[in-house]
Amino acid sequence: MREKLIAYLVVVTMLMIAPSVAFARWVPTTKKDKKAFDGLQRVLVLDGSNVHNVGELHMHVGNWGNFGSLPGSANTFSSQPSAQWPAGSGIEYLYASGLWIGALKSGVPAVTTAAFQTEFRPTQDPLEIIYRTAEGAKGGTRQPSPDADDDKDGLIDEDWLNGRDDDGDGLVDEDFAAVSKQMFSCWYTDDQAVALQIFPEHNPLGLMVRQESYQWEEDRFDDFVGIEFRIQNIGNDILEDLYIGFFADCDAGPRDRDRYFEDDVTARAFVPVFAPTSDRSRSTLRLRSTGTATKA
Ligand SMILES: [Ca+2]
Ligand SMILES: [Ca+2]
Ligand SMILES: [Ca+2]
Ligand SMILES: [Ca+2]
Repeated sequence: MREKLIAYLVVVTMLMIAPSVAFARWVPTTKKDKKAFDGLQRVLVLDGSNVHNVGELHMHVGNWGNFGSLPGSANTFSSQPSAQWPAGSGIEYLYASGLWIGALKSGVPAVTTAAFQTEFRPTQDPLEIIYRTAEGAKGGTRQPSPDADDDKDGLIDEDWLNGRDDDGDGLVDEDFAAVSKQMFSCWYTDDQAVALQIFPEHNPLGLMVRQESYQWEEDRFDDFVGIEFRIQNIGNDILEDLYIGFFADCDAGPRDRDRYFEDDVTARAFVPVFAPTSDRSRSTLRLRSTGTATKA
Protein backbone atom coordinates (compact mmCIF):
# COMPACT_ATOMS: atom_id res chain seq x y z
CA MET A 1 0.00 0.00 0.00
CA ARG A 2 1.53 3.25 -1.06
CA GLU A 3 1.97 5.56 1.82
CA LYS A 4 0.70 9.04 1.31
CA LEU A 5 2.29 11.92 3.04
CA ILE A 6 0.71 15.30 3.07
CA ALA A 7 2.52 18.08 4.82
CA TYR A 8 1.11 21.46 5.53
CA LEU A 9 3.41 24.32 6.25
CA VAL A 10 2.83 27.96 6.78
CA VAL A 11 5.86 30.18 6.73
CA VAL A 12 5.43 33.83 7.50
CA THR A 13 7.88 36.69 7.27
CA MET A 14 9.75 35.74 4.15
CA LEU A 15 11.84 38.84 4.74
CA MET A 16 13.34 37.16 7.76
CA ILE A 17 14.50 33.84 6.34
CA ALA A 18 17.87 32.91 7.77
CA PRO A 19 20.51 34.15 5.39
CA SER A 20 22.80 31.16 5.15
CA VAL A 21 24.45 32.61 2.06
CA ALA A 22 24.76 36.36 2.24
CA PHE A 23 26.45 37.71 -0.81
CA ALA A 24 27.18 34.61 -2.76
CA ARG A 25 25.59 36.20 -5.77
CA TRP A 26 24.80 33.54 -8.29
CA VAL A 27 24.87 34.26 -11.96
CA PRO A 28 24.46 31.46 -14.45
CA THR A 29 27.84 31.09 -16.10
CA THR A 30 28.31 27.44 -16.89
CA LYS A 31 26.59 25.90 -19.86
CA LYS A 32 24.53 23.76 -17.53
CA ASP A 33 23.36 26.69 -15.40
CA LYS A 34 22.44 28.76 -18.41
CA LYS A 35 20.55 25.82 -19.78
CA ALA A 36 18.61 25.58 -16.53
CA PHE A 37 17.20 29.05 -17.03
CA ASP A 38 17.01 28.88 -20.79
CA GLY A 39 14.99 25.77 -20.24
CA LEU A 40 12.27 27.47 -18.24
CA GLN A 41 9.20 26.43 -20.10
CA ARG A 42 6.31 28.56 -21.22
CA VAL A 43 4.16 27.43 -18.33
CA LEU A 44 6.52 29.14 -15.94
CA VAL A 45 5.36 32.69 -15.42
CA LEU A 46 8.38 34.74 -16.43
CA ASP A 47 6.88 38.11 -17.30
CA GLY A 48 7.30 39.53 -13.80
CA SER A 49 3.59 40.08 -13.30
CA ASN A 50 3.37 37.82 -10.28
CA VAL A 51 4.56 40.15 -7.53
CA HIS A 52 2.98 40.62 -4.12
CA ASN A 53 2.57 44.39 -3.97
CA VAL A 54 -0.37 45.40 -1.79
CA GLY A 55 1.69 45.43 1.44
CA GLU A 56 5.04 46.92 2.37
CA LEU A 57 7.01 43.83 1.33
CA HIS A 58 7.00 43.54 -2.44
CA MET A 59 8.06 40.06 -3.48
CA HIS A 60 8.19 38.13 -6.73
CA VAL A 61 6.65 34.66 -6.55
CA GLY A 62 7.46 32.04 -9.16
CA ASN A 63 5.34 29.01 -9.94
CA TRP A 64 8.23 26.61 -9.47
CA GLY A 65 8.89 27.03 -5.72
CA ASN A 66 11.09 30.07 -6.23
CA PHE A 67 10.83 33.45 -4.48
CA GLY A 68 12.63 36.63 -5.44
CA SER A 69 13.44 38.14 -8.82
CA LEU A 70 17.23 37.58 -8.99
CA PRO A 71 18.00 41.32 -9.36
CA GLY A 72 20.76 42.06 -11.82
CA SER A 73 20.46 38.74 -13.59
CA ALA A 74 19.48 38.31 -17.21
CA ASN A 75 16.08 36.87 -16.38
CA THR A 76 13.00 38.47 -17.86
CA PHE A 77 11.62 39.31 -14.42
CA SER A 78 14.80 40.56 -12.70
CA SER A 79 13.69 44.20 -12.75
CA GLN A 80 10.71 43.38 -10.56
CA PRO A 81 10.92 43.67 -6.77
CA SER A 82 12.67 40.67 -5.27
CA ALA A 83 11.81 41.09 -1.58
CA GLN A 84 11.74 44.85 -1.37
CA TRP A 85 10.91 46.63 1.87
CA PRO A 86 9.48 49.10 2.49
CA ALA A 87 7.47 49.33 -0.68
CA GLY A 88 9.05 51.53 -3.32
CA SER A 89 12.29 52.04 -1.38
CA GLY A 90 14.45 50.07 -3.78
CA ILE A 91 15.96 48.26 -0.78
CA GLU A 92 16.08 44.55 -1.43
CA TYR A 93 16.58 41.75 1.08
CA LEU A 94 16.65 38.77 -1.21
CA TYR A 95 18.35 37.65 -4.38
CA ALA A 96 16.49 34.36 -4.62
CA SER A 97 15.18 31.62 -2.41
CA GLY A 98 13.52 28.33 -3.03
CA LEU A 99 11.81 25.40 -1.43
CA TRP A 100 13.92 22.37 -0.61
CA ILE A 101 12.46 19.02 0.38
CA GLY A 102 14.53 16.04 1.43
CA ALA A 103 13.50 12.54 2.47
CA LEU A 104 14.50 8.93 2.47
CA LYS A 105 13.04 7.48 -0.71
CA SER A 106 12.66 3.79 -0.03
CA GLY A 107 15.61 4.23 2.32
CA VAL A 108 17.78 6.27 -0.05
CA PRO A 109 18.32 9.99 0.74
CA ALA A 110 17.18 12.40 -1.96
CA VAL A 111 16.57 16.14 -2.08
CA THR A 112 14.57 18.26 -4.49
CA THR A 113 15.41 21.96 -4.81
CA ALA A 114 13.75 24.99 -6.35
CA ALA A 115 16.84 27.20 -6.23
CA PHE A 116 19.18 27.43 -7.77
CA GLN A 117 18.52 24.17 -9.56
CA THR A 118 14.95 24.33 -10.81
CA GLU A 119 13.93 20.76 -10.08
CA PHE A 120 10.36 21.69 -9.16
CA ARG A 121 8.31 22.60 -12.22
CA PRO A 122 4.71 22.83 -13.33
CA THR A 123 3.50 20.52 -16.08
CA GLN A 124 3.57 21.55 -19.74
CA ASP A 125 -0.16 22.24 -19.67
CA PRO A 126 -0.83 25.94 -20.39
CA LEU A 127 -3.27 25.88 -17.48
CA GLU A 128 -0.37 25.46 -15.07
CA ILE A 129 0.27 29.13 -14.58
CA ILE A 130 -0.04 31.17 -11.41
CA TYR A 131 -3.51 32.34 -10.43
CA ARG A 132 -4.31 35.57 -8.65
CA THR A 133 -7.31 36.31 -6.47
CA ALA A 134 -8.41 38.17 -3.32
CA GLU A 135 -10.96 37.97 -0.56
CA GLY A 136 -14.39 38.67 -1.98
CA ALA A 137 -13.70 36.97 -5.31
CA LYS A 138 -16.52 34.95 -6.84
CA GLY A 139 -16.32 31.37 -5.57
CA GLY A 140 -13.73 32.28 -2.94
CA THR A 141 -15.81 32.50 0.22
CA ARG A 142 -14.19 30.57 3.06
CA GLN A 143 -14.84 29.50 6.58
CA PRO A 144 -15.97 30.69 9.06
CA SER A 145 -18.42 32.36 6.67
CA PRO A 146 -21.71 30.44 6.50
CA ASP A 147 -21.45 30.82 2.71
CA ALA A 148 -18.08 29.01 2.46
CA ASP A 149 -19.77 26.33 0.33
CA ASP A 150 -20.05 28.72 -2.59
CA ASP A 151 -21.83 26.31 -4.93
CA LYS A 152 -24.06 24.75 -2.25
CA ASP A 153 -23.11 21.18 -3.10
CA GLY A 154 -22.44 20.17 0.49
CA LEU A 155 -18.65 20.36 0.14
CA ILE A 156 -16.52 23.31 1.20
CA ASP A 157 -13.66 24.65 -0.92
CA GLU A 158 -13.54 21.45 -2.97
CA ASP A 159 -12.40 23.11 -6.21
CA TRP A 160 -9.22 24.97 -5.42
CA LEU A 161 -7.91 27.78 -7.61
CA ASN A 162 -5.98 26.09 -10.42
CA GLY A 163 -7.98 26.59 -13.62
CA ARG A 164 -9.34 23.04 -13.41
CA ASP A 165 -12.60 21.37 -12.52
CA ASP A 166 -11.30 19.33 -9.59
CA ASP A 167 -14.63 17.88 -8.52
CA GLY A 168 -15.96 17.04 -11.98
CA ASP A 169 -19.18 19.05 -11.75
CA GLY A 170 -18.56 20.95 -14.97
CA LEU A 171 -17.59 24.16 -13.21
CA VAL A 172 -14.04 25.44 -12.80
CA ASP A 173 -12.83 26.91 -9.51
CA GLU A 174 -16.40 27.46 -8.39
CA ASP A 175 -15.67 26.87 -4.69
CA PHE A 176 -12.27 27.64 -3.25
CA ALA A 177 -10.88 29.64 -0.33
CA ALA A 178 -9.67 33.13 -1.19
CA VAL A 179 -7.33 34.40 1.51
CA SER A 180 -6.04 37.95 2.05
CA LYS A 181 -6.06 41.02 -0.17
CA GLN A 182 -3.74 39.43 -2.70
CA MET A 183 -3.36 35.71 -3.15
CA PHE A 184 -1.39 33.68 -5.69
CA SER A 185 -2.11 30.00 -6.28
CA CYS A 186 -0.08 27.48 -8.27
CA TRP A 187 1.24 23.93 -8.19
CA TYR A 188 4.25 22.01 -9.41
CA THR A 189 5.92 18.63 -9.11
CA ASP A 190 9.48 17.36 -8.82
CA ASP A 191 9.22 14.70 -11.53
CA GLN A 192 8.70 16.67 -14.73
CA ALA A 193 10.60 15.28 -17.72
CA VAL A 194 12.28 18.62 -18.46
CA ALA A 195 13.82 18.70 -14.98
CA LEU A 196 15.26 15.24 -15.49
CA GLN A 197 16.66 16.28 -18.87
CA ILE A 198 18.41 19.34 -17.48
CA PHE A 199 19.49 17.75 -14.21
CA PRO A 200 20.15 14.08 -14.98
CA GLU A 201 21.41 13.50 -11.44
CA HIS A 202 18.07 14.63 -9.99
CA ASN A 203 16.33 11.79 -8.15
CA PRO A 204 12.65 12.84 -7.85
CA LEU A 205 10.88 12.12 -4.60
CA GLY A 206 7.57 12.04 -6.47
CA LEU A 207 6.08 15.15 -4.90
CA MET A 208 3.25 17.43 -5.87
CA VAL A 209 3.32 20.82 -4.18
CA ARG A 210 0.30 23.05 -4.05
CA GLN A 211 1.39 26.58 -3.16
CA GLU A 212 -0.61 29.57 -2.09
CA SER A 213 0.81 32.91 -0.95
CA TYR A 214 -0.98 35.76 0.75
CA GLN A 215 -0.57 39.43 1.53
CA TRP A 216 -2.62 41.97 3.42
CA GLU A 217 -2.62 45.76 3.18
CA GLU A 218 -3.58 46.85 6.70
CA ASP A 219 -0.73 48.57 8.53
CA ARG A 220 -0.60 45.92 11.26
CA PHE A 221 -0.27 43.05 8.79
CA ASP A 222 1.47 44.43 5.74
CA ASP A 223 5.15 43.64 6.43
CA PHE A 224 5.14 40.00 5.37
CA VAL A 225 4.00 37.50 2.79
CA GLY A 226 2.45 34.29 4.07
CA ILE A 227 3.01 31.08 2.15
CA GLU A 228 1.23 27.77 2.45
CA PHE A 229 2.52 24.54 0.97
CA ARG A 230 0.54 21.32 0.72
CA ILE A 231 2.89 18.56 -0.24
CA GLN A 232 1.68 15.19 -1.46
CA ASN A 233 3.51 12.01 -2.33
CA ILE A 234 2.31 11.19 -5.86
CA GLY A 235 5.04 8.62 -6.53
CA ASN A 236 5.29 4.93 -5.81
CA ASP A 237 7.95 5.10 -3.12
CA ILE A 238 7.55 5.33 0.61
CA LEU A 239 9.02 8.59 1.90
CA GLU A 240 10.39 8.72 5.42
CA ASP A 241 12.12 11.38 7.52
CA LEU A 242 10.89 14.17 5.31
CA TYR A 243 12.42 17.58 5.85
CA ILE A 244 11.27 20.92 4.49
CA GLY A 245 13.56 23.92 4.21
CA PHE A 246 14.52 26.96 2.20
CA PHE A 247 17.63 27.90 0.41
CA ALA A 248 18.03 31.68 0.57
CA ASP A 249 20.58 34.00 -0.97
CA CYS A 250 19.73 37.20 0.88
CA ASP A 251 21.49 40.02 -0.94
CA ALA A 252 20.54 43.15 1.01
CA GLY A 253 20.82 46.75 -0.05
CA PRO A 254 19.64 49.39 -2.54
CA ARG A 255 19.27 47.66 -5.86
CA ASP A 256 20.40 50.69 -7.83
CA ARG A 257 23.83 50.67 -6.13
CA ASP A 258 26.52 48.66 -7.84
CA ARG A 259 27.42 45.45 -5.99
CA TYR A 260 25.19 46.43 -3.09
CA PHE A 261 25.38 42.95 -1.65
CA GLU A 262 29.10 42.96 -0.87
CA ASP A 263 28.79 44.57 2.58
CA ASP A 264 26.12 42.18 3.85
CA VAL A 265 26.47 40.69 7.32
CA THR A 266 24.79 37.42 8.09
CA ALA A 267 22.88 36.07 11.05
CA ARG A 268 20.84 33.01 11.74
CA ALA A 269 17.25 32.75 12.83
CA PHE A 270 15.89 29.71 14.59
CA VAL A 271 12.25 29.37 13.68
CA PRO A 272 10.05 27.09 15.80
CA VAL A 273 8.27 24.33 13.91
CA PHE A 274 5.60 22.24 15.54
CA ALA A 275 3.13 19.61 14.49
CA PRO A 276 -0.28 20.49 15.95
CA THR A 277 -1.86 17.34 14.51
CA SER A 278 -0.62 14.06 13.13
CA ASP A 279 -3.11 11.55 11.82
CA ARG A 280 -1.15 8.36 11.39
CA SER A 281 -4.15 6.41 10.20
CA ARG A 282 -4.21 8.58 7.10
CA SER A 283 -0.45 9.00 6.99
CA THR A 284 -1.02 12.70 7.20
CA LEU A 285 1.37 15.13 8.74
CA ARG A 286 0.58 18.75 9.37
CA LEU A 287 3.31 21.22 10.10
CA ARG A 288 2.94 24.85 10.88
CA SER A 289 5.73 27.28 11.34
CA THR A 290 5.67 30.87 12.39
CA GLY A 291 8.52 33.00 13.45
CA THR A 292 10.45 36.18 13.22
CA ALA A 293 14.09 37.05 13.23
CA THR A 294 16.16 40.14 13.24
CA LYS A 295 18.11 41.62 10.43
CA ALA A 296 21.85 41.57 10.94
CA1 LIG B 1 -18.93 23.38 -2.55
CA1 LIG C 1 -15.83 22.12 -10.21
CA1 LIG D 1 -10.02 24.04 -9.42
CA1 LIG E 1 -15.50 28.44 -0.77
